[in-house]
Amino acid sequence: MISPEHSADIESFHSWLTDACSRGAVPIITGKNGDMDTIGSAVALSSAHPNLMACGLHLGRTAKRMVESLQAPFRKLSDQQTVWPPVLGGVIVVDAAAPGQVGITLPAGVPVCVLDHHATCDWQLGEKDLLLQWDVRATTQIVDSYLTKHSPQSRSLVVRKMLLAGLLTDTGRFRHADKGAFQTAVDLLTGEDLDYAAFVEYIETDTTTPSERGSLLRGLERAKSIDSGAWNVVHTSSGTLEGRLASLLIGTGAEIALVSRFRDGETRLTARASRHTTMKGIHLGELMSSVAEQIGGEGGGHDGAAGWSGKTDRIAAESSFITQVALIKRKDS
Ligand SMILES: [Mn+2]
Repeated sequence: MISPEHSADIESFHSWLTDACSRGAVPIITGKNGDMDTIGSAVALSSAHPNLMACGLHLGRTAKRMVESLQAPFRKLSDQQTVWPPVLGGVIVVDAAAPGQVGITLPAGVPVCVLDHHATCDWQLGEKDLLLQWDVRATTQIVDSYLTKHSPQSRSLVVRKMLLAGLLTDTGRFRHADKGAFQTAVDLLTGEDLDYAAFVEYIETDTTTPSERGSLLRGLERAKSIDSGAWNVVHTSSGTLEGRLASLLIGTGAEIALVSRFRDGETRLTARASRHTTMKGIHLGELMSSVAEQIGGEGGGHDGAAGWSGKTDRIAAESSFITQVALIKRKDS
């Protein structure tokens, strides 16, 4: 079921992990967006060895609810003063395509291992470091492959729920899934006590506050549809829930949705594209990398979902993205 390259990766990861855990504590650090995939990956992987510890800057909404309701072990870190255990054997980073996506400075002088599934990668790794960058729909798929092979006893109900939740959210409730994603889902559902329908219902329980609903609606009101080269782009700005807003814009039939936000001296771009659009040649992750090359900052992601952040002002960042889109030729059907 698992490819030879992935098998080799799993073995390299196992020996990296075994060495690291024999030397000391190994924090598993999550991406700063705190989405369900990054948190689920970290929490699940931390069950494989007592020296592992899931931690990160932020828990997103779904992840927070899951961690609280399942009482899953996760330590919140501060970006001001991170206190690491005195003896570290290494550091694992899950679901982050670049150091900037972690939001904290990694401890110096220890081996780093990155587990990721983004199309872009800005990590500069040394000899003792390891990168597993798989073309899968969620990082939790990498973690489940590892646990299945080397720590099957860790795949408790809580762990499988964390992994499935990451897969469920990163695939947009399986709308962007592929064969491998469904296979992981079947693997995770195999075993007792996991009622899929009830689980989805729990994940979907909407917790949008009236003020967030207000900002989503204002974001929709401000949205502008433009043509950039061969592509339709609908763009707007919002102070919160940019990903959700971008998905709503795709729901209106936009080919590419772009939501920008400026806060505390930092601009953030969030983009989404329909499957139809990515099949015609748009790769948002690569576009966001080009934006970073053009105006600085950090950008990358997947073909249909990507982001950029940097110090450039909002309008200049938006224009840079829109200009990059115009350069992409539309593939004939
Ligand atoms: Mn992910």
